[in-house]
Amino acid sequence: MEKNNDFNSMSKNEAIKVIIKGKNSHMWTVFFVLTFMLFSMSNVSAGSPKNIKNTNINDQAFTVSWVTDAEEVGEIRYGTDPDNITIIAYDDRGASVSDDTHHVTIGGLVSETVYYYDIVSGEVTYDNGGSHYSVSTGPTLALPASDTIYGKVYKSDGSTPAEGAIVYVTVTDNNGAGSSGNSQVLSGLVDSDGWWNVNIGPIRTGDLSSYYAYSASGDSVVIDAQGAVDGGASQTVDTDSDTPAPTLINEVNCFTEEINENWNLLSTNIAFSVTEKFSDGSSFASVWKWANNNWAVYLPGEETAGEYATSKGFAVLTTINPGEGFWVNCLSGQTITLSGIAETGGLSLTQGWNLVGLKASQGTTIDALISGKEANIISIWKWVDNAWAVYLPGEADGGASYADSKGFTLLEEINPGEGFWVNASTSVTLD
Ligand SMILES: [Ca+2]
Ligand SMILES: [Ca+2]
Repeated sequence: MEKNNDFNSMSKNEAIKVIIKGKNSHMWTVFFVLTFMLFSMSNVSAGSPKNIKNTNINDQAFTVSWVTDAEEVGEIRYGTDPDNITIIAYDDRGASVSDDTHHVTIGGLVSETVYYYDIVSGEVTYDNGGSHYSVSTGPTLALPASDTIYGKVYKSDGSTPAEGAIVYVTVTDNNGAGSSGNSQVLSGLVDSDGWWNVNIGPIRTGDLSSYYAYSASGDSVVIDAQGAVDGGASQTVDTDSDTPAPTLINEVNCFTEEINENWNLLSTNIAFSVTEKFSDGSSFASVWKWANNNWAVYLPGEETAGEYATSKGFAVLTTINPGEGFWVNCLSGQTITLSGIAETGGLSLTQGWNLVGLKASQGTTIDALISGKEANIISIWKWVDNAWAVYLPGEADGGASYADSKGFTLLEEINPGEGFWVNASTSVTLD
């Protein structure tokens, strides 16, 4: 546990220097600053709502769906006055249903009106940081057509009905006729026999202003099943092959990361317990994340858990959440595998330094990641193969000459599983 001992004799700033220093002492000055940076990310419990979606929006109703790590009873409190959110709507399956998927349809609404809502999961109310979630209902349109599509979804064993999985349906233009691009998203639930159905006759354009015109054949239906901890599956079928659509078999979300000896800057889109995944003190020296303006650290080899963190004024690290980046000091090459809910959505950055990772299954170029937000980003840093890669949006060359002068490389892409630092000049969300 030599590497632990290094940390044990260090001050907070020194510890950070060492993390940063790795094999590249050039970074001392840049990252010394990190100790003073603000970073806040709320703690997440097993009942906190993930992958919150507004679907089935028309002139008088909408559905709110979400998933949770644990089974919870969920409900929605809503109203048109954000200071008076009192009306309760229950899960479509009943007020007492406890599950890790949640699908609450709210009806009897007024057209073209903003509705505010909070999510109640178990005993906890989630109000989107005090600003509430919101949906605008659409205009009233002429009587719609009816076109109910359906299919089956099984769990990953291929035979157990994926009861309670949420099925999201989007129609996409594939023949150049009718509406272009994507429709709004509709959703339904898988029943106890594995069946789902969604009436796409009334499906609207993304802006809800009209019905989405599609062809009986030649257009595409994207069917996305989400079964929370049971995983998900998706497929795209022709509009002539959606009654029934081919059966889907959910796959458990699995995330595998190769961890090299020494320092690794990582992330995942699946929440996990650090004390379970990195408990082997003969393989892992320490795990660090930057949250709430402080380091949180876990040392698996400690005789008294949390002793080092407490002695240094650090937080005791227990959980990594989707969207968070983290450092792992590994004593030998390892592979870790995670399974659970793969969280989706944008990355909310606070002003200053953020240690983050993608909540996506696909990689992205830096250009695409910060498109339209370049003015909000001062610098982005990624640690790969024991060296820094950097991107400076404010420089005409993206920081290429700066990187070259320091012995860094120019950062051009971010992949799932990688952690990275973002220095933001304002709060901003990267989609
Ligand atoms: Ca079309
Ligand atoms: Ca059809």
